[in-house]
Amino acid sequence: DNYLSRERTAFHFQPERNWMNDPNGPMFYRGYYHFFYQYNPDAAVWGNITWGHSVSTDLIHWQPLNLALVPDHWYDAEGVWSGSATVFPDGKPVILYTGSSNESVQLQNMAVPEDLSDPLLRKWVKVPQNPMLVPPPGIGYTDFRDPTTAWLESDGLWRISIGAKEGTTGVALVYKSSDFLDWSLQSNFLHEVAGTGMWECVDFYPVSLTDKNGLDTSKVQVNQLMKYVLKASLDNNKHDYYTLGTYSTDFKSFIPDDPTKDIGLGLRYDYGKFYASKTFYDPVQERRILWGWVNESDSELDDINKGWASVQTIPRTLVLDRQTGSNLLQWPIHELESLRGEKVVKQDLLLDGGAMVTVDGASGAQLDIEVIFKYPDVHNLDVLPEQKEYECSQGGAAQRGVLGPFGLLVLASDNLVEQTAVYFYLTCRPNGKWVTTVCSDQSRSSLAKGVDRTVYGTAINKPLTEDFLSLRVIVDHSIVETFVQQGRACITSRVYPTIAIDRDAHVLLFNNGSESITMQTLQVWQMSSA
Ligand code: DQQ
Repeated sequence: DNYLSRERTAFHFQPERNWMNDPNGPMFYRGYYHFFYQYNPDAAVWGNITWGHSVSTDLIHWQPLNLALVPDHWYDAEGVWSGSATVFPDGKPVILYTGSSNESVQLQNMAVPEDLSDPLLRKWVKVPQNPMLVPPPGIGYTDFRDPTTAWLESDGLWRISIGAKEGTTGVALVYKSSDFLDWSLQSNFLHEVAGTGMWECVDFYPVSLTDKNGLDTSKVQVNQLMKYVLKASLDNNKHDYYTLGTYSTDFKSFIPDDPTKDIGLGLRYDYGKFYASKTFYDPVQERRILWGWVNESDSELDDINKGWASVQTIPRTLVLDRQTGSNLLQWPIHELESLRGEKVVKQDLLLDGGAMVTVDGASGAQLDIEVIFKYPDVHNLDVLPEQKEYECSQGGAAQRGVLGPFGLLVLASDNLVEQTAVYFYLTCRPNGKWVTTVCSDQSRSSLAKGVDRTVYGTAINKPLTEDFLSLRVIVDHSIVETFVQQGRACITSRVYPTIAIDRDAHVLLFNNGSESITMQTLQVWQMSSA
């Protein structure tokens, strides 16, 4: 048994061995969810990239299949890189992907199923027209990749977007086609943002303004009751940024609602370890689902020793936050709850300043936790509010403030030398405005050497009418996924406890602030393995 095998997850998607990165071509076909991923079949480090392939009927239990696409043509000899699936109105799926050619040129290619009667779509055929697209004038040979799912507009033409850069400006190119074979470049970009560098894994899709359903990628301007989401993965800083806006079918361009929150400036899907994500529309449950790649935060040597690297997030449903209108809400797909077992509940607990309360019966490394705190009465404090700008990296959970840090410790050892804190900290800016910050603190997650100890986090948008602060924290051995305020912000951490493992990993409630905090409800479920 491998020393590091305890770090394998029990209900997150990961191949049995070797390296994985971006999610590719997720789709639903004839009763199965299909999931492809960037995969090195030969080693636990990036290289020799192919498309791994698995299928599932519930997005939680996966059946691995043979590799779907491997480098076997000159146009993808150096790797079958990221891409997307499009399901035509008649139900036929196609894949568009980037090939890194024998000369390291990035080219767009197409593959189709060999046998449409096979619901597992085990064999894919590369079309003779490949490569379908070469880098256009002005775009570097290695700056042209990751085609999106195509969308159909009312003019009867399919459109795709491809990420690129021009100088240091990140851009999303658009190509159109009537037959999916002959593509022509649109003269203007879908969108661009100066200084953001190469845009990888662009995603572009509508979200409803009026209901909870997801929208098909091709639901372009069927009515006005939608917004658009544009996402780019920034090669510069390895973060996934999204921005909400409108799509002008006249100008064929995306217009952000708030230019100060454009790609690279504003919202991220996740404030922890999360990259190269991709959504798809699930026609069965009418929802849009987001997958994200979660890399390791230990060393490459650790990965080689343990024989694998990376997991995928629990798939998340995505909807517009109608409370704020200015961000998305992400939530683990409801199917995850089928793994919930034994449950511990605690209600109405006053956490005095300095409190540290072990949650009895809640130990374990496979947990789903939901906790709701009462939003403290900030205007009736016994002491003056702290006036400062706070960033999670300033001291982490060990700080002592007025209102916080308070929250949860997970994967905590008996003596607390190992612990991962997920917490809130409320501070008041000199202008009198209260700011609620949420953080995930890895600084004491592991006694091991050479692991990342960053404290991740973000300020959250909390409308005044909301009188609670909530966390859902999913713990699965080496991953801690946090959803704040019903999914308004997310933070994913990779952690490598050495003694806080299995039944020796505990859950605690803590309050390091001087003011008391009311914990309203805590629910902790043990999670079975998938
Ligand atoms: N990973 C792929 C590229 C993509 C990058 C190569 C993002 O297609 O741009 O493995 O992580």
